[in-house]
Amino acid sequence: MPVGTQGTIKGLTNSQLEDIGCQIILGNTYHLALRPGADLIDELGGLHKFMNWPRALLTDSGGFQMVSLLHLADITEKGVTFQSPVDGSPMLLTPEESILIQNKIGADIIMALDDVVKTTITGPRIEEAMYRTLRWVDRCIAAHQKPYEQNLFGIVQGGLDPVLRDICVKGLVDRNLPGYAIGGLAGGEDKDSFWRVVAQCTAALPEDKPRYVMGVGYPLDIVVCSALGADMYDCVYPTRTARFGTALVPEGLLKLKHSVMADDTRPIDPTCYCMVCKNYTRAYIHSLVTKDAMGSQLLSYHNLSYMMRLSRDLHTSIIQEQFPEFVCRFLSSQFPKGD
Ligand code: PRF
Ligand code: ZN
Repeated sequence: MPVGTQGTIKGLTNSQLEDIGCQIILGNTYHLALRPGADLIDELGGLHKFMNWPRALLTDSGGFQMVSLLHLADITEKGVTFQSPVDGSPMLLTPEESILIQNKIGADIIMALDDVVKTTITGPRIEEAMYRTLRWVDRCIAAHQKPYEQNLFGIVQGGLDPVLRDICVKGLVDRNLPGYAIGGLAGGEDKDSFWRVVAQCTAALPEDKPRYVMGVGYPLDIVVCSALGADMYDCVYPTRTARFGTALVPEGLLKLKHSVMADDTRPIDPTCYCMVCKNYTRAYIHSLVTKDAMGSQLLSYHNLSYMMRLSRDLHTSIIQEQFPEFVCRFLSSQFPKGD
């Protein structure tokens, strides 16, 4: 899922998102609730209608964004307290309030409010956050007004501790939710620990429901987590890295700012059939990047096309029972020297 902020994916129109095969996008509860506001979106018929997006939408519960964006956020049993970025006044996001806002926004998938702590910290705070996440999911379930229209997903927390992760997975599965997310990862822990937690959670979560790894990721992480049984991802990376002048290509990354691009008449990726690779040279994009918004728009379009193609090829390979071959091909193009 590409990640939007104010009801838009930066740099792309909705019809471009449809053209590249995008089926679902992530809208940001925190940003939307501040502006234009959940009540207005509700009055105007919900986010699908407001932003004219005919396909699926998912909203995150907002707490994670507050904790990661505003270092002033503070978590108590009631909810997440933070200072309003508008006027600095104290505000409280409770599990009930998060669900009320998400019911008004009207996305197809909504997320429970969770207590997120960095995986790199240790000690009793990890355990407290995991148990609080379970208590909050019950408050979210009780507050949810549209269970037949919107699918409420629970989020597994528990840091890097296998015992805590296990308790959280079991607790959520007992609640029989329509889907489950694996949270608290991709926050600076080493890859081994990250992949171990994903493997443990996917092994214990039901196979017939979506398993979503939040805030992931890089092409390699998506391929590895899919091999471990995960189904859904969201990340700002393809669009954010585009704004810094970097393209995703089968070999890894291509830096369009680099001076060698100035007279390179090849497309970004000769194997890509996206609108950008069909029409523009590296030299042209090099001349735009950081100078004109069109540079990041063209790069975002290519990068999301790349991610959509990767997801599609991955999915097709699973259906056709060719996933191991897909993984080998992917890895040998990303790491040609075998390291
Ligand atoms: N919880 C929520 N949103 C998230 C995460 C999480 O753990 C992550 C993982 N770092 C990304 N987005 N609610
Ligand atoms: Zn392309």
